[in-house]
Amino acid sequence: MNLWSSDLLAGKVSRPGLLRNFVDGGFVEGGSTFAKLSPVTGEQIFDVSEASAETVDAAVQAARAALRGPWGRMSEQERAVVLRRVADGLEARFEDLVAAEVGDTGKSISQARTLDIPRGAANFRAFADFATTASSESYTTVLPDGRRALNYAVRKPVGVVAIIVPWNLPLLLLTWKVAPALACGNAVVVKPSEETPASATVLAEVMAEAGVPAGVFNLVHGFGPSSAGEYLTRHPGVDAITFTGESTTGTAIAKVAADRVKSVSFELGGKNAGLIFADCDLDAAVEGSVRSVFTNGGQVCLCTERLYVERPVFDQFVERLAERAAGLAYGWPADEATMNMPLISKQHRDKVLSYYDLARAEGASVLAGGGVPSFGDARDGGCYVQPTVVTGLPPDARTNTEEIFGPICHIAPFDTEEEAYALANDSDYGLAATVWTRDVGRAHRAGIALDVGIVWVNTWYLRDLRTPFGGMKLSGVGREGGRHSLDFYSEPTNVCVELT
Ligand code: NAD
Ligand code: 6OD
Repeated sequence: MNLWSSDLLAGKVSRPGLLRNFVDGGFVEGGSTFAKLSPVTGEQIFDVSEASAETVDAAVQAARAALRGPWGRMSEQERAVVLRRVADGLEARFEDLVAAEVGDTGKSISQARTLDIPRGAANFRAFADFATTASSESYTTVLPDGRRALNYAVRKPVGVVAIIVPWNLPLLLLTWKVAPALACGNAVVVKPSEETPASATVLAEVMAEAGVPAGVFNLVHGFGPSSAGEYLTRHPGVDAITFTGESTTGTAIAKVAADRVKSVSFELGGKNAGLIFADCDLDAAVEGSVRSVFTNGGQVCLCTERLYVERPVFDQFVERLAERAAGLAYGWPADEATMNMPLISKQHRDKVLSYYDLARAEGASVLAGGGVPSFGDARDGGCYVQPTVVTGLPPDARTNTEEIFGPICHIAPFDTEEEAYALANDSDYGLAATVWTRDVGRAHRAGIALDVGIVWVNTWYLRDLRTPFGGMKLSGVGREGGRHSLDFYSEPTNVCVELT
C-alpha cells in the first residue's frame, strides 16, 4: 500500500495508512494508535502509532548509544557529506513529501512545492555548509609575569537533543532544527505535532536511505502532556530541548527543563504588527499584507495580525485589503490557483471562530469575512474559515492583544512615526514586524525602535538562513540560524596551552 498516494491531496484515502515511530534505525509501533483527520474533508487519512513511555525511552537510549558510535567520531566534513545526501533524498522524494504535507495540513500544493518542501532540503545543505566553515575563537594570552598561552575553543555536540515542533510548517520547522543538530554531531529524538505526523515519517525513511547511522535520528509520535512530548522533555537522557509552539507550552516545558538544567531554545507565539507609512508603494504594501496576513491560512507565527496605517492612506488601504481578502481563491489543495486553506483542526477552527465572535462583541466593524465558507461538497466537512478584516477596536481589545493564529487582521490608523512604534511595541509578544516605507532613514530607525526579533522592510518572510531568528518577550528564548544554531547545538570547550 502506498502511504503517500496523491489521494491525500483530496483529503480522502481508500484505507488509512499506519504511521509508525522510528527508533534505532527501524520503524516500530508504540502500543495505541490515534486517528489523523484531513483538515480538508474531516475524513481519517492515517492511523498514527502513539509512542508509549517505553518507546520514548528506547528512542533516547538509541540516541545516547549512537553518540558513542561512528557518528560521534566523524569530522564536520564527513557529517556534511551525509547531510547533503539527506538533502538529495528529500528532493528525490519531493512528490511524496508534497502529498504527505498537503494531506496533513490542507495547504495549497503550490505553497508546499515552493516553500515547505524546498526549505526542507535547503536546511540540510545550509547547515552542512555552516558547520564546515564555522570558525572557532582563539586568543594569545600574555600574563604580567611574561608567561604566554594560546587559548582556543573546540565545539562538541551537546548530546541528545529533543526536538518538538508544531503543525503549521511541519517539514520546514522540523528540518530547521534537525539539520543543525546533526551537523554539530548530536543525536536527536523528534516529536512532530500530533496533527502533522506524515512528512516527519518520510524524513525518517530518507534518513535511513541516506545512511544516517541507526539511533542518530529517532521519531516519536504523540501528543504533549502525559504523552510523547512530556515523556521526552522529562527524560533524564535528554541534554537539550529545542521547541517551537505556543508560548504557554513553552512555559510548561521550561518548568520541566529547569529540573535538570537542560538548555532550551524556544520559538514561540507572535502578535505581529505591520506598519504602513503614507510614503510607501501602496500596491506593494497591499499585496505584501495579503501575504503576511493570509499565507498558510494565517497559521504562521510570523503572520501579521495587527496592521497600523498612516492616516492619509488609511481608508484606501483598508478598502483594498478587504477587497483582496474577500476575493482570495478557494479551491482544492491540488488546484494551483488555490489561496485559502483550511485551519488545521476542528478545535483550532472553533478557537479562531470564537475570536471572530469576540471581535464583533468588542465592537469591531467586520469589513471582510467573519464566518465559514460553504462549498456544497466534501470540504464542508473540513475546517475552513473566511479570511477576515476588522477595524474599529482599541489597542487593548483582546482581538488586538491575543494571538489568534488564523486568517484575520485588525487595522487601525496612526498619525506619527513615534505613535506607530509605540502601538507596535504595545504587546506581550515580540517576534516580527513588517514596515512599508520609501524613507531609507525611517527603515533603519524602525529596525532600532521595534522590540522584535525580525523587522522586514518592504517585504515579509524573506529568509536568509545565516541570520538570527527568534523572538523577544513571550515570543521566545534564544536565537537559531547560522552561527546562532551552531552555538545552541554545540558546547565549546576552551583549551589553554601554555607556550614555553
Ligand atoms: P503547541 O504548543 O500546542 O504544540 C507544539 C508541539 O508541542 C506539538 O508537537 C505538541 O504535541 C507539543 N506539546 C504540547 N504540549 C506539550 C508539553 N506539555 N510537553 C511537551 N510537548 C508538548 O503549538 P501548536 O498549536 O502546534 O502550534 C501553534 C503555535 O506555535 C502558535 O502559537 C505559533 O505562534 C507557534 N509557532 C511559533 C513559531 C516561531 O518560530 N516562533 C513557529 C511556528 C509556530
Ligand atoms: O523560516 C524559518 O526558519 C522559521 N523558523 C519560520 C517560522 C515560522 C513560524 O511559523
